[in-house]
Amino acid sequence: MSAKTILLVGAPVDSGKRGAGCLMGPDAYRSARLPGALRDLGHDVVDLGNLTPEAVDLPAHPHLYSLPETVGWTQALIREAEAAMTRGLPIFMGGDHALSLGTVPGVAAHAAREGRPQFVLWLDAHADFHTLKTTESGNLHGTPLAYATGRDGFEGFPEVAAPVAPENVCIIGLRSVDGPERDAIDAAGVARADMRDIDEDGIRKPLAAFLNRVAEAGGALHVSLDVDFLDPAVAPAVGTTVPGGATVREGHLAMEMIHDSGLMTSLDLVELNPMLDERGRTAQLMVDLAASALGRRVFDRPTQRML
Ligand code: NNH
Ligand code: MN
Ligand code: MN
Ligand code: MN
Repeated sequence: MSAKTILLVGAPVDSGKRGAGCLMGPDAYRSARLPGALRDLGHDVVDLGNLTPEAVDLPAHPHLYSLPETVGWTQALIREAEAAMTRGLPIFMGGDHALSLGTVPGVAAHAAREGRPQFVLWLDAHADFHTLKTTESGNLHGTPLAYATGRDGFEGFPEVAAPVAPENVCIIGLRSVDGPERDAIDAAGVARADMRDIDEDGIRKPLAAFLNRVAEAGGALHVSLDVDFLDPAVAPAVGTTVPGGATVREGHLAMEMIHDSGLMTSLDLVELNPMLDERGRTAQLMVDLAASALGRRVFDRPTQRML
């Protein structure tokens, strides 16, 4: 196992949807011993504390919830993510999924500077592929993948310096996709596995295919783990639960494969709402999944079987 410098970046973004509570996420991860779990694996862990949003001069929007605050977070996180990438592997402790409006463009700008293609693995019940024009809810946590891939329709947000190629994105865990997202995902060529694919073929197959593509391209890999990727029976602490999600073992297998690939360069932990948790079990599961992604295992595998 290769020891890494891991930077914990607290991103208490709570502006991406109506129900409050994700602002407590970073401290829940600290209380559930994320830093210690990563140190136990031999990593050098630096907790950078919690970020705050930049002040922006934008009027409130009649349909888009908390637009000015979310733009402020996006600006702060793009800067922070790009800077963190020069120091190690950042883990962005959310915060709701609107934080990826900043983290993905930020890490992609770093990859572009290094001349590497950026890949994104999105583990989520939802596609988060709305633009400001197509979102019906007005909740901006439903938009980051569209923004990061450079889709039009993000007035008020900074220009994305290095858009991620849509075919370099893979969404796994889908079971709640809105009409405009469905059409746009397939038109753009985003790779995807819905829960039926996972039921039929297991999670290994689509993930291995994607990781092999990242490896062949020499790409950087950003992983964005939404709590609602997991089944609400095991991960209740999220505002947008959808039944029929990934099991604990599917989650760990995905993380173990990501670790074995050696490809992950940055990680978001998003949508944890400690207000909705039961005795900290969701925070603890997310910490355990992060540990699996960073090398925790029961036994070493004799060979690395990717496909
Ligand atoms: N697609 C819905 C919307 O745009 C739900 C998005 N909610 C999420 N995304 N939790 O991960 O409002
Ligand atoms: Mn780098
Ligand atoms: Mn999401
Ligand atoms: Mn989701």
